[in-house]
Amino acid sequence: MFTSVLLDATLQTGDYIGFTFFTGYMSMLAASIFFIVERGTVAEKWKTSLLVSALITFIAAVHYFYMRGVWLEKQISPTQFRYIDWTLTVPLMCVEYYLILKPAGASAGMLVRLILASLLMLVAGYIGEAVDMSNNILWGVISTVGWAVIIYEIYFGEAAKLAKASNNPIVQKGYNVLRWFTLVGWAIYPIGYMMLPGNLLHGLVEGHDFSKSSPVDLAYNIADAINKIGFGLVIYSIAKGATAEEKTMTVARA
Ligand SMILES: *C/C=C(C)/C=C/C=C(C)/C=C/C1=C(C)CCCC1(C)C
Repeated sequence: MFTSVLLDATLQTGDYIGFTFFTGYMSMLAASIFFIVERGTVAEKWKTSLLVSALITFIAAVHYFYMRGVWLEKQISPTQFRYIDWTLTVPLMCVEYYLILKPAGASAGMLVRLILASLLMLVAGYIGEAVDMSNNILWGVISTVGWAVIIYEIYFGEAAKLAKASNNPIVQKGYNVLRWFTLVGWAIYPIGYMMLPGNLLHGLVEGHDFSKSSPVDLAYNIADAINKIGFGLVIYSIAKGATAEEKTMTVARA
C-alpha cells in the first residue's frame, strides 16, 4: 500500500506534461539565480532591469513548484495557479519595456496602458478557462483585444517611437527581439487555449481525456519557459552590451 502511494506520486515514463512541470520549475529557478548574480556585472542603471527579470522567473518558479506537486499527485493543474502567476509576471514584463525606454523618455501613461491591456487579456482568459467555460471563444476574443493593444503599443505606439528615437543601437536591437517575443512567443498561449473543449483547435486533440491531463498545460509550460527565460536573457544581453559600450566610451574619453 505504502509503495503504491509513493509510486502514484512519482513522475511516470511518458508523462510528458509532468516532465515539463519539472523542467519548467528547475530552469526558472536556475534563471533567477543567474540574473541575480549577473546583476553585479552590469552598470548601475541596468540593475533594476535584471532584478525584474529575476523576479519574473522566481515568481514562476514558485508557482511551478506548486503546480508540479499537484500534477504529481492528481494529474491535474489548477487554472488558478497559472493565472495568479501570469497576473504578476506579465505586468512585470510591461515594467521591463518601461525601464528600457525610460532613458528615451517613456511616460508612466505608457506603462499604465500596457498593464491595463495585459490585465484585460488575463482576466478575460481566466473567465473563459475557469468560470464561464461554455463561452470560452467569446472570452478568448475579448482577451485577444488586450493582447492586440499591447502589440499596437510596442509596434506602432509611443513605445515604438521612443525605441526609434533612443539612438542607441543596442537598445533598439534588443527592443526588436523583445517585441518579437511578445508577438510570436506569446502566440503559443492562445493556440494552447484554443485546444480547450468547445474551442476552435479542439479537433487537434480530439479523443484526449481532459479529465486526466490537458494538452493546454503542455503548451503553457513550453510557452512560459521560452517567454520568461528568453525575455530575461534578452534584457541581460542589452544590459551587458550597453555596459561594455559605456566602458569603452569612458576609456576613449580619458
Ligand atoms: C509569463 C507569462 C506570460 C508571458 C503569459 C502570457 C499570456 C498570454 C499572452 C495569454 C493570452 C491569451 C489570449 C491572447 C487569448 C486566450 C486567452 C489567453 C489568456 C491564453
